[in-house]
Amino acid sequence: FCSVKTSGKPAALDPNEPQNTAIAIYKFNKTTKTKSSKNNSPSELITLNERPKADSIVIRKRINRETYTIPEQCKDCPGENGGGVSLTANESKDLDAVMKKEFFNLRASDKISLWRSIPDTRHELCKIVKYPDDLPSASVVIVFKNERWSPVLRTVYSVLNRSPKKFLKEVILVDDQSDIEEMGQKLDDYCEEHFGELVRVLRAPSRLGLIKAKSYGAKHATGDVVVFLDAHCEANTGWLEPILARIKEKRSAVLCPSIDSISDQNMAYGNSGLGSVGGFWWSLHFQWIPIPKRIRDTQKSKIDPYPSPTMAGGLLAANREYFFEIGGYDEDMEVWGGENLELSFRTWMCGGSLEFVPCSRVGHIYRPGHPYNMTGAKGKDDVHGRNSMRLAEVWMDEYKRLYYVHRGDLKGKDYGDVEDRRAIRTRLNCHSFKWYLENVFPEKFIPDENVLAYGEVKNSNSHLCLDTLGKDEKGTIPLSIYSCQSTGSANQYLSLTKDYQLRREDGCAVTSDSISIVLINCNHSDHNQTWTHANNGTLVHHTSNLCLDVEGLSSNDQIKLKKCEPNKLSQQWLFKHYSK
Ligand code: LR7
Ligand code: MN
Repeated sequence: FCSVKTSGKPAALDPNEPQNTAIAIYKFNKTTKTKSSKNNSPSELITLNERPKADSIVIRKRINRETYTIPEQCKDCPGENGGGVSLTANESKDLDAVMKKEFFNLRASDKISLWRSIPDTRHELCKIVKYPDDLPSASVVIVFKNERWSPVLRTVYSVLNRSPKKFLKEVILVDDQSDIEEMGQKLDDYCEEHFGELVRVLRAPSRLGLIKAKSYGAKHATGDVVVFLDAHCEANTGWLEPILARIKEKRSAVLCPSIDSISDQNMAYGNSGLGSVGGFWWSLHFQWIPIPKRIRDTQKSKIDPYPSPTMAGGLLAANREYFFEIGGYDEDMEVWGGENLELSFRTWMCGGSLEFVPCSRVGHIYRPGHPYNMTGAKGKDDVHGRNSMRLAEVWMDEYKRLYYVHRGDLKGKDYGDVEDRRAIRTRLNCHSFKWYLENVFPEKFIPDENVLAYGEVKNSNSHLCLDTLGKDEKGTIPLSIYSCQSTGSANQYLSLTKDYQLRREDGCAVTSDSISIVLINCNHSDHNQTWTHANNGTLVHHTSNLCLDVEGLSSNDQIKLKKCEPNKLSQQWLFKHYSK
């Protein structure tokens, strides 16, 4: 059972074994097919007394919820208990090429049992919760495009092995036209043989992209609850019950398990703790943020489900009928991206809630790239851009302007027809995006509301503007200068807040050496982050009492602090907009 070789022969039929739970599947192996075979159909059902030579048939138990048995764990196999796997020199040969193609260590994954053990990462309190016996049933939908055998099968086994049988209706695999040979007929055969009616493999009629593929799977689901997982996950002990229990309690709750990490380098399973909710960047990318105190305060116990403004998108559960009532997914979104924020905003705005469930834990391999092409028929090379445009146009009201600060290039571009999506808003009488920001995500910084000044910050004596030079605002980044972009650029968009921070979206200007300026995570109580914009145009850093100065600098240089001198033009700055 330890072997990751997945084509192992099932046990041969024992003539003494009671036959009532077994069926015979006539299974011709292509290479051993004899001339006398009239029919080479791989799975023609025959009766036992007609059966041919033992090695050309497969006899197996009829597998369903009652008869599926969890394979025995391998104690000394690599990767057990969620451990990372090291490769031998030989196994590491050309590993770079594998990593470039798959964006995770497939060689390591292939060494690990398909049903390996992982550490139970739940909080201790989760382990003693008693859930009702009459929970709704779940259909788990897993879509895949060019995913590989071992992570996909490990996802399936983790679900089958760690879900209470009576609550797991089925697993639905949706193959989004993968180009991987082994995920074809071999997968059908394996699933039929090992999982029977518990696992269905559906083949997408055309390349659907993950959003439509999820929709396609969900439309075939029959359980009360639909659960989506990416095809490179490992569901952990007790992952399903807390989700089903919460949906039983609240039909309109859309739920996400806590996402543990599986290393793309060595497949080590890591506990991600209990600390995050989902946010978003105005560029409409997903972002993790620490749980705001306001939200912690809503929890009676730290293992209670808690609200989150957004979700990452891959791992979620909802009452199946409710999911479609509030509009399923936008089927004109292509390939990848945007559907996660769309579903998040929509759920909240239309009367549901989005919640993270601390006691439900599922690991996910974070990959630095995608093993499939990201080209859409309409969104071409920028499917995320077009998908996000659709969501901004439907759900964000006037706040869509902040998306277009980032994506000025998309203004006026075609984003397809959104009337059906707008009709959902009308039908469900959904709240405004302003309501969402005020009530669901009051922490979200709105760069042009309730601030003293905003927009590009131009030096009076040059064509230079403060600029982040396109650096991702995660962590600490330098604040620099660059020639002003008259068309507007998110890199040059800063705000002077009412508590005197010079800030971008999440980063505030500070200095650590009284010379150079960096943006670090904004913190209202950090005096190092306080600035004054004096009447003479200077931007004065409070704690150092020095001024931003472009003297001697050119485009791409980091901006510097110098001794303040009134009337020195290189120290005079003008924001594009000043609030009245
Ligand atoms: O065309 C495609 N067809 C597919 O079936 C493209 C992808 N897919 C499958 C793919 O094989 C995989 O099983 O869709 C699934 C998700 O694709 P990934 O794993 O390449 O996506 P991701 O993990 O990089 O992206 C996250 O954001 C996406 C935005 O559209 C989706 O919502 C993903 O489900 C989502 N994954 C997670 O949220 C996992 C948690 C990690 C985080 C953050
Ligand atoms: Mn993924």
